[in-house]
Amino acid sequence: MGKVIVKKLKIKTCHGVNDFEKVKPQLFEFSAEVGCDFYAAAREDDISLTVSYAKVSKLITAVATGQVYDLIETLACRCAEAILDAFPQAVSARVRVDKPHAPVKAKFSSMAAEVFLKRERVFLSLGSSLGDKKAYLDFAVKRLSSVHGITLKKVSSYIETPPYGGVAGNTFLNACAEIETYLPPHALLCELQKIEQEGERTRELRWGDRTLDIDIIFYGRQIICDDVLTVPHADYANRAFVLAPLAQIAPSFICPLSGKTVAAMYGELCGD
Ligand code: A4P
Ligand code: MG
Repeated sequence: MGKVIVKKLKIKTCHGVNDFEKVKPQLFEFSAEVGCDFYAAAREDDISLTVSYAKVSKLITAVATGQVYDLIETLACRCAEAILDAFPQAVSARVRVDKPHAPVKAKFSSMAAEVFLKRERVFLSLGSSLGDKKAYLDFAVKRLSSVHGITLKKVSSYIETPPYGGVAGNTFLNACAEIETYLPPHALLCELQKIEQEGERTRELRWGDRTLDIDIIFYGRQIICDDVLTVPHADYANRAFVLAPLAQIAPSFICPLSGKTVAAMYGELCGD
């Protein structure tokens, strides 16, 4: 793995929360580190196999001059997204925006914001037990691939499953999907909840029947446990309705908690 680096690209443009900053250009400095495997490019000495720093500079310039933003945080995120959108071979983008003449009455060399976005392999569980269940799953799959920052990779078959947990009463239609995304975990959850909402999801009863439920099972190899998110999903290892479709699309994926493959965990659940 390597990094292609652009350091302190100087652009005079208008950004800031103050009205005068929106019309009077000032100096911004943009730095980017793009994570990519350029070994093959180096072996062949071929620019088409790597991330061109000239193109990265162009992308940053287009973001910096295309629209006026209040925040350097927004600028940093838009630049990182533009880089990852343009270079599918890039695995990460770190972007720092310096504002050396920020209107702050103090002595400083720079005010700055830095973001780090990394593409991750994410597995989702989809379920529906109300209305036209297949139509709700089809809708979820279609909407997932339309979200900026998400690439749909694989979808399992849809399987009918008996209700699990003792609250829902209807038969479910379940599936799993693999996506690639650079959206951070909580931003991804927000997007999934928007899709559930558009899928006429209501939340009267936890674990109750629902038109559409989308849960995050794995987010790369990350382990997350906070007030809103538990990843890997807290109960997925006990759920055949998750492991059966997951074993179709990712049998050799290793759970970062158990260290076991999905296929092995599904086998254990089935008593093999
Ligand atoms: N949350 C925490 N971790 C996660 C995660 N990894 N992915 C939080 C998604 N959400 C996560 O979820 C409640 C809260 O869980 C969210 O606000 C989020 O902050 P929810 O979707 O609002 O409510 P829910 O779906 O009723 O709860 P939960 O815990 O997601 O229920 P489950 O676990 O999805 O169970 N039987 C069959 N056969 N098939 C099913 O699909 N589904 C359920 C629901 C019950 N029985 C089922 C099925
Ligand atoms: Mg849920």
